[in-house]
Amino acid sequence: MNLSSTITGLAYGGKTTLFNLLTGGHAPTGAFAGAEGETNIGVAKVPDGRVDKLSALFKPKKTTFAEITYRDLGLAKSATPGEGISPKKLGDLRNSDALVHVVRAFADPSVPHPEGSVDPLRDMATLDLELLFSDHAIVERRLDSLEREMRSAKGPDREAKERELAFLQRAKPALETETPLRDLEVEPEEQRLIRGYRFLTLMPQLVVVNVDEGDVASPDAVLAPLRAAATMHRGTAVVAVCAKIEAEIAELPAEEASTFRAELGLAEAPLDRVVHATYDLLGLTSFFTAGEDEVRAWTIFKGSTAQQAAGAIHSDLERGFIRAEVIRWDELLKAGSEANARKQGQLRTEGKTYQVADGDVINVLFNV
Ligand SMILES: Nc1nc2c(ncn2[C@@H]2O[C@H](COP(=O)(O)OP(=O)(O)OP(=O)(O)O)[C@@H](O)[C@H]2O)c(=O)[nH]1
Ligand SMILES: [Mg+2]
Repeated sequence: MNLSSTITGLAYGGKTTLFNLLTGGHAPTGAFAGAEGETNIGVAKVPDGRVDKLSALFKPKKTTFAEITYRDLGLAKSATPGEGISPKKLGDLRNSDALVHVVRAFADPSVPHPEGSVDPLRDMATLDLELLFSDHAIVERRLDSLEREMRSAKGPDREAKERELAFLQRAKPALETETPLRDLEVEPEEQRLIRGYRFLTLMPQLVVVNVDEGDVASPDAVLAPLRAAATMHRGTAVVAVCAKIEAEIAELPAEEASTFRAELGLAEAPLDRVVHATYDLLGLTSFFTAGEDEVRAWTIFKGSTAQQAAGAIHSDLERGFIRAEVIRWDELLKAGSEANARKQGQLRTEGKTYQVADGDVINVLFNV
């Protein structure tokens, strides 16, 4: 699965600093780009110690981590609802699996604030309103055209349009009362009908609070009200990062970095924190393939079957799936080699409907 996440938020909140932390990039920060600013695109390798260990065991030619593509959008200076995000950027936003919403909670008078003062709760709501407005405009436009189309629609086409109409008629008042669409019950059939609109408030949202250097050791007081407001809504999670300090840590050699991080009481690097929260939010999990050629991590939805997991590797493997040999990554490490695991009967044989568990190492046997 090729995950793609878009970083958004008001100007000067630390979006590009976070983008650099996640992707190991060096995009210029602090240079307010304005509404037509460049979009940065980069790829984050999903850190996974289990892959490192499997790779040490197999010594493969190639080790491949899961990846998430991040886009970083510069926004207009002040997000006046309906005016703050250009249509091109809205298009970029819509083309994602999840949104990363950076909210500024650092004071630093040397960094201007688009709204004139630091108020993370207000800023979070400002950007959310922007997303609600954008979805609302789509709903209104579609309601107009649907009404016209309904006049001549017949049969199954009419039924589909009626379902869509019913959804949009629920969506409109929800958006008007500042309810993101992910709070609505959307049935699978409705989901299919509205998928093409790429509603922004339907996307899972990870709020990254960019906390002040002074709050980095104990961000809970800053986080609590934001978490309370954000998690009133489904599909929303909140994490804290101090982008400035993390950017400095990122320049240190690995060992010094972890000492420094430990001294500051920072358990996880931002990439780990953001990736873990994203996997939780989207209900994702990992399995591995391991051999002499390649050790590789794959991302699937939790609850996927062995056959669906095979499809993540290649559609041929899903179509021609016969069975899978499965072992947990740590059991494989303990066995010392695949051959040993096989000898000791630790490679389980599983069928199409086996539910893949996080950390399974899978070998798909197939025939096409
Ligand atoms: N003190 C402090 N400064 C920060 C922090 N995070 C970012 N900054 C600074 O704030 C300024 C803006 O950061 P950027 O990462 O460029 O913010 P942005 O959201 O990408 O800004 P635009 O793209 O212009 O909207 C830069 O000078 C950063 O160094 C932080 O946690 N603390
Ligand atoms: Mg930027």
